[in-house]
Amino acid sequence: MAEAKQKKSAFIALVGRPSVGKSTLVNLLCGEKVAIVSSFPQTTRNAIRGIVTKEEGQLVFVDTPGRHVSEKKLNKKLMEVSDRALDDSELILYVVDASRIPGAEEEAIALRIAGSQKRTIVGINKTDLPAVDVRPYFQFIKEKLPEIPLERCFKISCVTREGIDALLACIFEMAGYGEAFYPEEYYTDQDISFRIAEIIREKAVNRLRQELPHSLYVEVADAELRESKTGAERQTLWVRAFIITERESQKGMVVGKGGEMIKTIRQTAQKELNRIFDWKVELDLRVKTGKDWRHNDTILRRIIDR
Ligand SMILES: Nc1nc2c(ncn2[C@@H]2O[C@H](COP(=O)(O)OP(=O)(O)OP(=O)(O)O)[C@@H](O)[C@H]2O)c(=O)[nH]1
Ligand SMILES: [Mg+2]
Repeated sequence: MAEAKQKKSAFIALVGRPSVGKSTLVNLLCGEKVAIVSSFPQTTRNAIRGIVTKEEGQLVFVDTPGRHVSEKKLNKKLMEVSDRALDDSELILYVVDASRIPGAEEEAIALRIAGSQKRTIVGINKTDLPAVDVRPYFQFIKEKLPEIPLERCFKISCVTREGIDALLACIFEMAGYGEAFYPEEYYTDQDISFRIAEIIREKAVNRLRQELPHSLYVEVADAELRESKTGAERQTLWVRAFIITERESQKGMVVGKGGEMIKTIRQTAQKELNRIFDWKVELDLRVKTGKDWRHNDTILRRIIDR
């Protein structure tokens, strides 16, 4: 009898500046929406696992907050999340944005992973954008991370899928042999309340301006599974959630004129939740203030360390 082929298994931490496309890439690799995406920097606030199981084995991608230099309490907390993922994963996927030039922040990241070059793969993302020039990044890698060979630097696009298959093949190649961590049908291990809160946050962040995206978080306060009245339809998951703003004056902007803004956030979130879950999701969405929550250690621990 032929011996069963050994399977690959690895955790891969994504690292990069804010908005380079880490979460978009994890979603593309997993073939499902695992992590929320927006054009605002530092959208991701947690280590979010996205799982890819194929014939070759299983890869667990760990999405992380974008690395940014700032002494603010929230940012320091986000950097801890990124640091932990880098330390705890076998491989590192370093994502850069080809449409921006590498600067001081990029150098700080290169310095952070300089000791891990042997286990790092580079994705030079957004190559679909007009007039992008990838040469500065190849030069940057050559200078700052010289132990990463060219063959491990991939020009990629999450829009056209350029380079994605080659990147994935390289990661499988570098991964060690081992048992799968999750059943093969899993594409994430997030709990339901967290996923619901994140999707609401995404819908809010993508509609709000200025400081607001950074000033809010979402909490699921209550959830209840209800049988459908006829028994014929799917069960309803009733959820009460709060969008929590930092200041009282921000509540009005989240609610919007005549309640239009919160209604749109609720409807778009509900639509996506209905697609993701087997239940019919019914959202009761409200707004409240958690004064200066970004400076409150207890709240930061609750929403970021989880
Ligand atoms: N044109 C183009 N846009 C992209 C690509 N990948 C991501 N984006 C866009 O870039 C923006 C940021 O994407 P995210 O995936 O949220 O970036 P991130 O690195 O996870 O950001 P943080 O969580 O803030 O660190 C979004 O508007 C995406 O739609 C790409 O390959 N091409
Ligand atoms: Mg992200």
